[in-house]
Amino acid sequence: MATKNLSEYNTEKVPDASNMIFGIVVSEWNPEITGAMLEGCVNTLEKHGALPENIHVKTVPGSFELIYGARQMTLNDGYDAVIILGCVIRGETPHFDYICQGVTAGIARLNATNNIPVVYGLLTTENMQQALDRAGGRLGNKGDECAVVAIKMAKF
Ligand code: DLZ
Repeated sequence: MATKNLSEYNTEKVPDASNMIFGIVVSEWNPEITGAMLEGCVNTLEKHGALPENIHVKTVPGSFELIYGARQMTLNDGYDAVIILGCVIRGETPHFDYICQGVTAGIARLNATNNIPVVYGLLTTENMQQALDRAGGRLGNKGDECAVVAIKMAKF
């Protein structure tokens, strides 16, 4: 597990986002985590100039549906970058591995085949505490990191 603070970055290296349009797809599973990630993501996009009306948020039932949601958004040429936000916590079922592998492969494929970057904001943790640590807790917020990556990739 990374110990880097996800909210720490060099602001001077982040381009101006005032002319950029972002799509965000958020999973409803573990909503206290994905809600905090979304809040961090939107705040950081706006901190770098993105206009609230240029940040479009859609929800999907679970992380596996993030692939479909991101795909639908990338079909819309209007986006400069799409961000997926989800959280999968390892349980007693094999779902964890299947879901994580599926989402990772799906998002990788979108990045390899489309013209719009899709930023991978999927927390994959052993337990709830590790997720809380990365959703505004002691290790920062994965949503902040995704916002910065999205701005940089939109500029790429
Ligand atoms: C089924 C499932 C399980 C067991 N765990 C999670 C999870 O921790 N995080 C998450 O985002 N989604 C989970 N899901 C739901 C799946 O992502 C998906 O929504 C369902 O399998 C239906 O396709």
